[in-house]
Amino acid sequence: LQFSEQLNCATELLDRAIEEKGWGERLCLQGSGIRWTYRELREQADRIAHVLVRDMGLVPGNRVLLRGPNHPMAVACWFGVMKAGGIAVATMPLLRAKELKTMIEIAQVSHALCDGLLAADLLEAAAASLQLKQIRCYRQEGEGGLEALMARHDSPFQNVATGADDTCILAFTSGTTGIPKATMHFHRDVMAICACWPPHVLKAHADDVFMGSPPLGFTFGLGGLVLFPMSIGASTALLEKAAPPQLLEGLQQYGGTVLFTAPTNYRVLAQHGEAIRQTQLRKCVSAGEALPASTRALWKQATGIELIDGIGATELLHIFISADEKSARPGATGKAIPGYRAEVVDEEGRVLPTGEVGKLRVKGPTGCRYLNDARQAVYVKDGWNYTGDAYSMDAEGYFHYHARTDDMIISAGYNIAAPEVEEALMTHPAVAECGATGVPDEERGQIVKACVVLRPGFAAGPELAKALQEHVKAAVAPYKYPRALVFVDALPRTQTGKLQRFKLKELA
Ligand code: 3UK
Repeated sequence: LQFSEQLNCATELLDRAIEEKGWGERLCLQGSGIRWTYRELREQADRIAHVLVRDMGLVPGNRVLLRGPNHPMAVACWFGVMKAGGIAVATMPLLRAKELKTMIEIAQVSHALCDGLLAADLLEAAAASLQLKQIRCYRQEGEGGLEALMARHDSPFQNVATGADDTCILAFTSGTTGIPKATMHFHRDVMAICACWPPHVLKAHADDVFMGSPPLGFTFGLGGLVLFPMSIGASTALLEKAAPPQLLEGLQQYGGTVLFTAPTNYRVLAQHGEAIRQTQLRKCVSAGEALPASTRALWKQATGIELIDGIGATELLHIFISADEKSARPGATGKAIPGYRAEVVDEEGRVLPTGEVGKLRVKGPTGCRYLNDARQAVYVKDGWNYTGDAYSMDAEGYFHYHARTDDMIISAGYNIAAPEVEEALMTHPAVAECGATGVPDEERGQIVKACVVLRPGFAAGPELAKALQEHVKAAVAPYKYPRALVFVDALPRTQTGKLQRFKLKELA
C-alpha cells in the first residue's frame, strides 16, 4: 500500500487490485443473488461515478448520503462516490426521517444514493431540508432509477485525483450518549486501517470469505466487510438482514470463514455450536461492546474458536486495541495494535501507574476531527483521542475495559463499573441479557439497579431476583450487587448493538 500526496482510496483498493495485482477475475462481492468479481464491481462503480458527475452534477467535495441495507449495490455506490471525489455519508438503515434530516443538515449533504426499499424516509427528510437536492434510488422500477442512468455510461471513469488528506468519509458516532457527532476521515485513513489491524491481528488470506452483521453505515462494517477483504483480494458475502438466524444461514450458504459481529450475537449463536462447527468458519471478531470473559469461554466451548476482541471507534475509524487468537487474554481487550499508542490517564492527562483505572486515550494514523463540533476540544487533546472509556493497563501492556467513563455508578462512595455488575449477572444460567445503571437513592446517593432479560423457561419473581442478587454478591465485591432489580422483555440497544445507557436509565 502506497502513501503519497495524491491518493484516492478507490484507485488503491479497486483499480490497482485489477491492474497491478491481477485480481480482476477474483470473486469480490456476493449477496442478494449477486456475484461480482473485482472487475464487475469496478464497472458498476465507474457507471455510478459517471451518473454522479454527469447526471447529478457532483463536484469533488460534495457530500453524498448513502442509505440502504448491506447489498453489493451499496458497495458500488460507496466506490462510485470515492472515484468521483465526493464524501460518503453512509447512514444506518433503521434511521427515520427526523434523524436523517439532522444528519443532512450537520453534514451539508447535497446528493444521495438510496436503496428503493428505504426511500420514503429519505424523501421526507429531503423535503424538510433545503440542502439535499439530488436523489437517485437503486433497486427501484422505472425511468429515473439509478440503474437506468447507469446503463447509459459504459466508458471507464477517470478517478478524481484526490489528495491523501482530502476528506472522503463523514461518519456519525452511534449516539449512546445523545446528539450524534460527525467525524471526518481522509483517503489516507482508509488505507491506514487496512495496513494496521488486518495484517497484524486478523491475518486473513485471499481465500477467506468475510461475513458479519454490522451495517456498512457503521465503520466497523465498512472496514470488516468491504475494505479489509478487498485489501487482500478476498471476498465478502453481504446479508441484508443479519440477526443471528440469518448469520448462521449465511455462514452455511456462502461458506463464510471470517465473522464480524458484536458480543450479544456471539452469545445467541453459541446455542448453535454444533451447526457452527459444521461450517467453514475459522476467525471470529467481536467489537462494538465489551466482551465478557464468560462470552469468550462460551464461544470457545461451543465452537472451538477463540474470539478476536478489538475496541474500535468511529472517531478512529476502526480497531486500535486488540489481540489475536494466540495472545488473547480473558477479560482483556488486548494491546495497542502496531501503528497506535494507547495510555490510561487521570483527569489532568497524567499517565497512571500500571493497574489503575483511568481515561483511555489513543494516538495513531487515523485520529479524528469532528465536523463543526465544539466537542472537539473535549475529546481530542494534543493529538490524543479520548474515547470516553475507563480502562486500566496491566504490566504486560494488556488493556482491561471497565466502563464508559459515564457508566461509573457511585454508590455510598464506592465506584462501581456497570459492566462488571452485568458480567457477574450474566454468568447466572437464568440471565439472557442485562443492563445495570445507577438510580438516585437518599441514603447512598445512587444504588445499582439491574434490568434483566430472562432465558426461556425461567419465571420472573422475587425469589429469582433474590437468587440473582446473591449470585452477584458471591462473584464480585458484595457492595456492587444490584440493590434493585427488575425483569424486562428487552434492553434498549442502538442499531450498532450497543446498550443505550441513557434509555436504560429511563427504563430503570
Ligand atoms: C465501545 C468497546 C469494549 C467503546 C467500532 C470497531 O464500536 C465502534 O465504534 P463506535 O463509535 O463506539 C466506540 C465505543 O464502543 N467499544 C467498541 N468496541 C469495544 N468497548 N471492548 C470493545 N471491544 O466504548 C468505544 O469507545 O460506535 C468498533 C470498529 C469500528 C467501530 N466504529
